[in-house]
Order: sequence, then structure tokens, then C-alpha cells
Amino acid sequence: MTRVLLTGFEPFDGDDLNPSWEVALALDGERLGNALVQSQQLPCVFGSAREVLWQTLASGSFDVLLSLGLAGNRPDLTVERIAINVDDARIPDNAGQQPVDVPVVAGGPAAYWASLPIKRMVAAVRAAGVPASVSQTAGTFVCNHVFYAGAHWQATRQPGLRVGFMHLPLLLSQAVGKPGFTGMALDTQVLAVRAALAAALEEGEDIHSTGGAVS
Ligand code: PCA
Repeated sequence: MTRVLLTGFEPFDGDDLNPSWEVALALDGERLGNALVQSQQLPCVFGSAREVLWQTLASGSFDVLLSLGLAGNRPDLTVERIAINVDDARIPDNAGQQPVDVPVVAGGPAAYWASLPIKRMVAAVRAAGVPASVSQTAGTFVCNHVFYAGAHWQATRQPGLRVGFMHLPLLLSQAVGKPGFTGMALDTQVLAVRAALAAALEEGEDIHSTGGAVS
């Protein structure tokens, strides 16, 4: 059996829900082929999010880690390419911390690539009829922090683990009253993440479709 750890975040920045946790909760306990999904909520707090993630990874023998987070300014689902070793918070986290130019892991490498097949995942979400793209940056807030922490765990503790991160758009209800913002129904986000996970669990190399950005 393949064991998948799926993480989502508690609400932050004044919101009362976070689609990343709503989606993770909806998929908790689900079987995908011979894989079993276990979901875990993470605090939107620098340091604690990393510690809860590492404790969860230490407590189970997971094969795949997919972390989810909200990117409220993006219209589609985005599969992240790279995690960078910096915390630089534009807004305070849920504990009021606002680190600036602090490493996620002191002495760690500048960056880690995702080790899930990001382009196959994007293609699978699109094939399910949902907009998705590759993202070249997970930002410098708690999402990137968790993505880097997961990849660092893999690099230093569990080389067989495969690690990835997806940002999700707002839920429809969150976009109401915010002109110019796009929301996506929870059911649609759930089926899209399920499709991405199924693609991530397939054997074989990533595909080589274009996923770049000009700027
Ligand atoms: N999104 C934030 C942190 C938690 C979340 O869901 C981010 O993109 O960093």
C-alpha cells in the first residue's frame, strides 16, 4: 500500500475557512488505487507548521507528501515547481510573526525541486476539465515554508519520500464581494486534487510539456 500524506492549512488573514483544508478533509481516508490518503491540518504559523509537518512525517511511513495551500490571487490550481529557503512575510502569520529574510532551515540549500511529476499533475487536472498550470514560485510565506520543510525532510531523513505542493484558488463563497477575484467550487477543487494525486501516483517520469512563464 502506498501511503499519502495530504496537508492543508487553517484559515489565515482574517478568512473563516481555507480551501486547502476543506479539500484535504474531503479526501481524508480516500483510497486511490492501492494508495491511502491521510490528511493533516497545519497551523498557518512559521515554525509550528514545519514542526507539525515533521512530527506527522516521523509518525507514519509515508511514500508521498502533497501539501495544499490557498493562493487567493490565482484563478486556477497551480502545481509548484520549486521551494526556496527563505521566509519573507508580507502579512503576519496566525501567531503575529512576520519574519523577513530568514531561512526556513538555517544552512539548508537555497532551493529544492518538487519531486512529484508536476506537469503530469497539471495535465491530469486539465483532463478533468479544471484550469491548472505550473507555478514557478510558491511565494515566501507559510506555504513555501512548509513546501521547503517537506523537501528538506526528504533530503535529510527519507530519500524515498516524494514531495509536492499545490496552491488552490478561493472557494466561490470567498470570491463573492471581491470584484476581480475568481473562486472555484469546493467539489471542483476536490476532483481536481484527486486527479492530480492519481497522476502523481502513476509510475514513470514526468512528461515534457511546456509549463514555463515568460515573466
Ligand atoms: N496560503 C498561504 C499560507 C497558508 C495558505 O493557505 C501561502 O500561500 O503561503
